[in-house]
Amino acid sequence: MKKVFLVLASSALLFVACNNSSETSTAPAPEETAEVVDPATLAPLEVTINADDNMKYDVTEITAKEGQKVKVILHHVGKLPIASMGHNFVLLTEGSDLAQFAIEAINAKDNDYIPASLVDEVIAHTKTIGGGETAEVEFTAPAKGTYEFLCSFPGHSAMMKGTFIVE
Ligand SMILES: [Cu+2]
Repeated sequence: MKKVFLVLASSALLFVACNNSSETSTAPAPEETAEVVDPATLAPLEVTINADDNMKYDVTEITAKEGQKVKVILHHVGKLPIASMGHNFVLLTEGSDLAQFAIEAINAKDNDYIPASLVDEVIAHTKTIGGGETAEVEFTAPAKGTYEFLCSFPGHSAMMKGTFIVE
């Protein structure tokens, strides 16, 4: 009995609280001005991506703030060697053609599968690693927008890609 009363009482309180806030929210919320954050004061974003022997990233969406320092740590949690199952993380500029990048990358084995002709379309990338290895890269989140990342090892980008959102 006591419990029922408590639940009723707290939902009544909630109702009152909601009601109040909707009545008083005609003035702009003070948080709006706090939106302008100096990127330098943002805590760095650290993202760990695990990649396995089945050509998969366990993270396919990353969200950062414009100007935020970002560190991507790529773990190859598989066992296969770099020659047959190499993985990297390559973040492309907005509007870069991911499929085209992957095609050009096939012939860029000696450059971590970063094609020299498209180096301008790379915001950041790790080196290419094999099973059991780790690589990381640090960069500053670019302007607000939606970007794509991929593993540029031949044949991997169809499965190994993701979205990098900057807010
Ligand atoms: Cu890969």
